Amino acid sequence: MPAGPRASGQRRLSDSSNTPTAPTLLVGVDFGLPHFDDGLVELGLLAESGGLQPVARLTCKRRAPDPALFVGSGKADEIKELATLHGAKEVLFDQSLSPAQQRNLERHIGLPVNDRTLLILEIFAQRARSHEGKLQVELARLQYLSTRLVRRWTHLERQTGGIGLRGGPGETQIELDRRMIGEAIKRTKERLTKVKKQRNTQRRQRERNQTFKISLVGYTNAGKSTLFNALVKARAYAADQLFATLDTTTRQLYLGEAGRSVSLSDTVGFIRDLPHGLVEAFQATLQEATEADLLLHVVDASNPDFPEQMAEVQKVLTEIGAQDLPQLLVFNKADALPPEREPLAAEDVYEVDGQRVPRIFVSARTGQGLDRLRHALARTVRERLPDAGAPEDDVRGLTREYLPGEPEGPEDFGTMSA
Ligand SMILES: Nc1nc2c(ncn2[C@@H]2O[C@H](COP(=O)(O)OP(=O)(O)OP(=O)(O)O)[C@@H](O)[C@H]2O)c(=O)[nH]1
Ligand SMILES: [Mg+2]
Repeated sequence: MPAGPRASGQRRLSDSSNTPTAPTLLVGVDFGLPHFDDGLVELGLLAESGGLQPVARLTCKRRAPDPALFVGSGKADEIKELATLHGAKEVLFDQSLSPAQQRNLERHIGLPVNDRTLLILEIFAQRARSHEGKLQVELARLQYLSTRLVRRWTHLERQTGGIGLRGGPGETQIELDRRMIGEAIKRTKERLTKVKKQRNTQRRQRERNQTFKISLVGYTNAGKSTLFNALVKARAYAADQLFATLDTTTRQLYLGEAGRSVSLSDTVGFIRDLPHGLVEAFQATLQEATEADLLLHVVDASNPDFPEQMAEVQKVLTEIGAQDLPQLLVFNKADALPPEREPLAAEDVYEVDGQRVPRIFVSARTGQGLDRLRHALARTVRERLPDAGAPEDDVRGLTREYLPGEPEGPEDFGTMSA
């Protein structure tokens, strides 16, 4: 990570990586928005993935955030008491705090206070391995930091009397910080551009070879890497933690039935409220998904929240412009389904955003359903590649047609059949 200025929250979480199990109090505020996670389950998983140890949880309801403290001062007292009672050394909010709210809360509670956005950035920073991944995380963190400094600066400007009264010591420092961050952002972007060029060359090579490209996408922890490993017999890192994968890995997958190989990419997982800077910074990694001929949307079918998770994935896909790519839904972890939720059929169609998408139940862990999945992939490839036979299945998501007069090649498939 770059040397230089840091926002107040940035410092504490980074330090906590030295004490891998910092006892943490989790706080969630219910503003009546849909899908409020009242058990703070996901925040707990995120905390553990980021090296924190949740020791207590507290949720409360509010109509709107308090501008100064986010919660009411009575609730802030309660947070302080609960933290003391459980020996928490940090407080982690499920919602985004403004820099002022964060500072005020820290003062009120007497402990470091952080939010989900910063935690996700921190996990990405801890996990990034490749040169490109590290640069992307650095860019996202710098951008996060710069917005916080800007806001803090405006606030200080008001304190010193507004426009016309510039030049206080605080301001000079902050302006300096801003310039340093601005320069660091520029440098990081330049370095990323270079890396992207190399990636583009590799991609063009694949395009020349007319490789059919399949990308695994899905909510974090859905089992994408486990499935990737099972299909291509690789050893990509799979673990029961959020954001185990940050870098895209691509391997050849031979589909005997189609008599050819396709390329299969394992990608970073998505999550609710993915910090915007991260989506932007990871554009290059996510590009792999936007340029696929087929998306394997992996779903953790054993998670009761799977519909919300699917909706979040669709949201990110829209953000990166991949919402119209053909999909095949892979309902994974079929081995972990309770008997009452066992599927009636191993293969059917499921509606996503008003579209009928083919769905297959598998277990990447036991191997159940994988032959069926390979068969479906081979069928898709046969249908879609220029030298393949006519499409036999008109379910949207697996079948695309040529537009008359369009150049040849998998990149040039036009509209999808209804
Ligand atoms: N029971 C069961 N567990 C599975 C299955 N597939 C994966 N898992 C477990 O789910 C957890 C997450 O698996 P990963 O393959 O790392 O998930 P991922 O989607 O790649 O996650 P990120 O890289 O973090 O986005 C691991 O503990 C796996 O062992 C399955 O079919 N059944
Ligand atoms: Mg993974």
